Amino acid sequence: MAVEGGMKCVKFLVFFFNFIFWLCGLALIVVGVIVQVKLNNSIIIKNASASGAPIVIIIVGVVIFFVAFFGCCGAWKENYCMVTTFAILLTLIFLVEIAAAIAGYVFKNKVNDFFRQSFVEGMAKYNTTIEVKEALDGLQRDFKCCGENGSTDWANYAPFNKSGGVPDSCCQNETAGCGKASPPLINTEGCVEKINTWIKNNVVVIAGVALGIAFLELLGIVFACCLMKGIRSGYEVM
Ligand SMILES: *[C@@H]1O[C@H](CO)[C@@H](O)[C@H](O)[C@H]1NC(C)=O
Ligand SMILES: CC(=O)N[C@H]1CO[C@H](CO)[C@@H](O)[C@@H]1O
Repeated sequence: MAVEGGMKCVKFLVFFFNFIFWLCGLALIVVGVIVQVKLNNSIIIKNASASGAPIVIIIVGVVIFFVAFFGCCGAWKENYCMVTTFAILLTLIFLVEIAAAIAGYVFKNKVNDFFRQSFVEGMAKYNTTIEVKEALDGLQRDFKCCGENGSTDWANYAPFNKSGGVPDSCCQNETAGCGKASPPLINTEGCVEKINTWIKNNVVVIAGVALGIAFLELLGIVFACCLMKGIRSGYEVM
């Protein structure tokens, strides 16, 4: 009943890689849950969408965990049903990714607009929603930028329309209240353009990683199909 020769190799590869992916899925779930719990403990969640990032990590982890489980167990037990389920799930994920990549490419200008719009909406909520504040502060800090098109944009939004100054996260050296210092030592470049440029410059890396993942998935699908054939003929011989 056991699959033979080259099939053993395919079986082992499918088992081994899925075992690693299964562990990765588990790790993502654990990391997501830890981040989520930490967020819940450290700040007051006023808005459910705030904890978006950990939720996304958990969901991705759960999907990887389940798909890899079918691949891993199916290969180990030489279970036709499980390997088929694995192949179908992987094919679905592959198709969704291709669709997302095409949509992202076709609508790339819309994606830019959407980002700009979200950023501006975020600036308007800066003073009222702590999670939005932290997200914008994080972007301004990481990309050394300030405001939508430049640091002067903040003058339109609360509380800076009354108090003047800019968020501390605009400062070159961030300290409490540094955004209101004069003369302010701040990054003046706008975030939207700067982040779009960063994405453009890194699009090759992003596309490379995406292609690598797509290739692995394709390999997984092909191997799973081989394994399905092997298992089936194994049964027939028996
Ligand atoms: C920033 O620039 C964009 C396009 O370059 C423009 O549509 C938008 O109104 C500008 N925003 C501000 C606050 O000046
Ligand atoms: C949630 C929040 O940060 N609210 C602040 C908005 O701005 C005023 C000052 O203009 C602060 O007093 C609030 O605490």
